[in-house]
Amino acid sequence: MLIRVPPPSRALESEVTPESVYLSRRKLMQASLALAAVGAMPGWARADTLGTYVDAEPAKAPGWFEEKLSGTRWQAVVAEGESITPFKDATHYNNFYEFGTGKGDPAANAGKLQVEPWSVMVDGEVAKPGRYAIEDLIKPHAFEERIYRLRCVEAWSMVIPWLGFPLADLLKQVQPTSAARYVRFETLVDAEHMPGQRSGFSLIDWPYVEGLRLDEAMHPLAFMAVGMYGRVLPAQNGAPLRLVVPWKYGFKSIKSIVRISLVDQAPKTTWERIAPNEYGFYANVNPQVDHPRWSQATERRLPSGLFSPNVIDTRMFNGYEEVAGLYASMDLRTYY
Ligand SMILES: Nc1nc2c(c(=O)[nH]1)N[C@H]1C(S)=C(S)[C@@H](COP(=O)(O)O)O[C@H]1N2
Ligand SMILES: [Mo]
Repeated sequence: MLIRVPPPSRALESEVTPESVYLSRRKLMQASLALAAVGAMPGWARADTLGTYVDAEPAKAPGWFEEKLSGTRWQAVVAEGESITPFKDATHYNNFYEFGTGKGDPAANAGKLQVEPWSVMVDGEVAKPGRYAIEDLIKPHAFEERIYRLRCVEAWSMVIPWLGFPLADLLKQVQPTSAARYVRFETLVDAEHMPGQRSGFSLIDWPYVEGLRLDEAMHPLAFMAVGMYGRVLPAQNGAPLRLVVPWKYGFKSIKSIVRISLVDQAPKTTWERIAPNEYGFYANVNPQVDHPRWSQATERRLPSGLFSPNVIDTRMFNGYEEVAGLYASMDLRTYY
């Protein structure tokens, strides 16, 4: 078996834009330098690249987040050859229909989301059902940083450094029974703080629902994120807890989760309900299967503008070919 060792000349900084450096790293760096633990820090957070991209102050993080941060395994998964999307784009170009359908609506409106206290109902086919306070759900798991491509079904994409832990670890914690076949996820319903849920024009039957087959959910790439860019998850990105499934279109990566159910039937997901001929349950990124109204062969990698559209080829499973075995016997045109 070949083990790929990066040549010493290939600094990790070269893989990312300076814009990917964010405020919170400064604090982390100081702490780790004091402990002479520089080796534990991501290469791209080194002092010479700090401070070139300064955004708003990070949101105040809850105690359960701060406690875990110093133990993070940085860059546990990287995206080879990719530039990290600037923090500003990742937090101001969002889809989170609970806060409105415009790309800027989540950043403008999600500040009202109440994330403390937060609990998640775990029910269905599990040995340990119950309403878990988020701190109890997070406690057994060490944080990892994973730099994943995120490919929206609307044919744009980003590269985001998430913080969190594998979904499989959370599932093992609550112990699915042998009858469990699928995992169903639900987002918060809170019309008072989520203006999109008050809109009479909304097509969506709240709550937003997503689902995975249990073996997909157990795949090591399926991730529960509680942070991004080295800091706590901004509300518009799905605080305090969201799913990230990097080989599927972005709409599978459900935000602000309040319920996780282990079930024996495939759950009806939000976008399947709205337009079943356009959005399937599987929603694997696939350049060969077009959306009925547009091609999925290419994508706009953000930031993208009129004069530098930054269009790149879309990759099968968004480049995460290691999941192919999950679909070995399936026709991905039928199960889109
Ligand atoms: N609850 C909820 N989750 C959601 C959505 C939503 O509207 N509501 N939009 C999805 C879509 S279409 C995408 S592309 C991603 C966007 O995640 P980001 O804003 O963090 O980039 O969130 C997904 N999760
Ligand atoms: Mo999306």
